[in-house]
Amino acid sequence: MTDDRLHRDNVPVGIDAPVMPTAVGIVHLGIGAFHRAHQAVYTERAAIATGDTSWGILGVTQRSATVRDQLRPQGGVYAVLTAGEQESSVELIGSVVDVAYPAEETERVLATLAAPTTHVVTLTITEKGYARRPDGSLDLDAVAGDLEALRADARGETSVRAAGSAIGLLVRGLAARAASGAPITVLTCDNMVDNGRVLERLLRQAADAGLPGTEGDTLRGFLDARVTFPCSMVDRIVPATTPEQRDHVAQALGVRDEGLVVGEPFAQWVIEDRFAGPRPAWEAAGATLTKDVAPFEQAKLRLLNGTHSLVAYSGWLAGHATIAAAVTDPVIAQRARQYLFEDALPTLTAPDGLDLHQYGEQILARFANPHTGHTTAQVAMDGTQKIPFRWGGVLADALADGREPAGVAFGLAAWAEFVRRRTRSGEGVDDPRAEELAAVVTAFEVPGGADGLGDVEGLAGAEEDVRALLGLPGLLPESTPESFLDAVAAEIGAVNR
Ligand code: NAI
Ligand code: CS2
Repeated sequence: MTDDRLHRDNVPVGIDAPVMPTAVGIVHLGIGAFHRAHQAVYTERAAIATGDTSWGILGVTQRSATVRDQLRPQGGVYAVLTAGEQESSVELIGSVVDVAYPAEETERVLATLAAPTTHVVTLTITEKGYARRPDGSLDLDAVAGDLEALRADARGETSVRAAGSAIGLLVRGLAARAASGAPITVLTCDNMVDNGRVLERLLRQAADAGLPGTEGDTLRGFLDARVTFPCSMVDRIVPATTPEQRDHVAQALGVRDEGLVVGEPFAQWVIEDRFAGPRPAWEAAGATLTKDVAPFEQAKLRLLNGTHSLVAYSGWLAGHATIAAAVTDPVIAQRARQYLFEDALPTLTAPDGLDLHQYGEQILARFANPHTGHTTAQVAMDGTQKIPFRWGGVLADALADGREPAGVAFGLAAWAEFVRRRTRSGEGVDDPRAEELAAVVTAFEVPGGADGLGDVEGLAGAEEDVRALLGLPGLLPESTPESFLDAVAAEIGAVNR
């Protein structure tokens, strides 16, 4: 440990020391920015409020070892910068004990998932982390290596194979735990409709494909009797940390924190109260336990996330780097309000005591906070994974109600033009289906463009591209009529203003 690096044993004067967990009670898959600014914060604050320090977190990151290399030298400690419109504050979090990178430490993760002291698994692996096909089923090709490893584990092979996917890691960990029968709760915190049921279906598909015969009976019996998959709604705007933010906080703290994360002041966590065994007292930190998460989840995914995506795509096209700049652009603000209050809000049943109009205005005010630095490009990522959960339900319900939602049409036109422009420029899009998207766009390439893909700004072929992109399997509801696609195509000029 060096004196200028944040560490459990090197906490700056004048700031509350972080919690020192006495055991690992939680394994978190997908320790990225959001987990560190949300669930880990709730866990820290619950430990402070109750004195129960048995809820240490073993974070797991599968795509790269970066977060492990940021936190391990700091003893797992990091800071959260809360960036509000009027004020900001810094809080040290000690609930993360360590971070494991399965490419090098699968055996350790499997052992921790099987340990009787572990009672909860949480996940923030992004929508694409669930390895779903467009029809929502598990992409067995994507997890084939892990299913083979599951069979190898069942045969008692001593050399533990590295896990390649989150679903693979989880099904192997639960199979290892099945023998003891120790109950465990698997709590997804990703932005998906009915997220707990989605995860349970995928996990059971992996178990059935991996161990179809009697050798899978113990695992299936364990899943039936001792494992629950509650749903949850999570909310806090947490953008990717920038080097400037790290430098700013290093100057304020007097020590460097490579694991810094930044969030807005608002945070909410609504959890289905369906736990197989012990859990942290997250309600002591402000979480809500309820029997039915659906109304909260629908309101948040449709009003916040659906508006976020519309602002991100139309903002990026208009040259706005941040969500805050985009949502204060009068044209975008007007279309965001159209989507939020005219398209989405009428499809919702308000959760107890929530004024949906006030909630909507609060969302727009949160987006306008310039201090988080949330970029349009970040929110624009993974559109094929987000659009079905954010606009799909609004579109289906509006159509069933005899309405063609103009805000959704505008958002879809902006997404399609975003894909088209990014593909034609050669920059491409951050999306697990990027190849499919590129194949569609270049299928209508316009000769004579500088890069051979047709001119980036040109609108020749735009309408064909939009219809082809929207026709991709699993993107829009089956019930979507041609007349709505015409409405989307009619917005091409508006998104290219
Ligand atoms: P991040 O990029 O900082 O972290 C993503 C994590 O997911 C990383 O640990 C990465 O290794 C893992 N991951 C990504 N793709 C994966 C794959 N294919 N298989 C297995 N693991 C994979 O992102 P961040 O900000 O932590 O957000 C993660 C998720 O949390 C979001 O996708 C969303 O579902 C949820 N969330 C995020 C919020 C935010 O404002 N950032 C707010 C509310 C929910
Ligand atoms: C955003 C979400 O990146 C995105 O897609 O819409 O991460 C959003 O910031 C959170 O859901 C807010 O709770």
